[in-house]
Amino acid sequence: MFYLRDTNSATSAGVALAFGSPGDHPFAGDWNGDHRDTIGLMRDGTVYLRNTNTTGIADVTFGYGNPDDLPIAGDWNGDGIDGVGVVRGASTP
Ligand SMILES: [Ca+2]
Ligand SMILES: [Ca+2]
Repeated sequence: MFYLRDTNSATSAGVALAFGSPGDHPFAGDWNGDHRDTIGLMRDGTVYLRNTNTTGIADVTFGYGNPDDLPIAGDWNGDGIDGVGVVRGASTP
């Protein structure tokens, strides 16, 4: 489950949505350039991205990285669309 808040406070109402499975590596970004960050996850070298913060299947799926990589997102080239990256060799708690 993802739990999202619109403000960084304990009193804000949140949104809960189902996406992914236990053990997936979650992350977020603006995958389509509409200025809204949405959820994504990486599982065993496959990236799954949603373009809305709603329950459902991935809008975009592609292979990237290795099973032990941790995903990150950012607008690496300044075109307004977040791309995916990975951190390899990072320790996880
Ligand atoms: Ca977006
Ligand atoms: Ca970009």
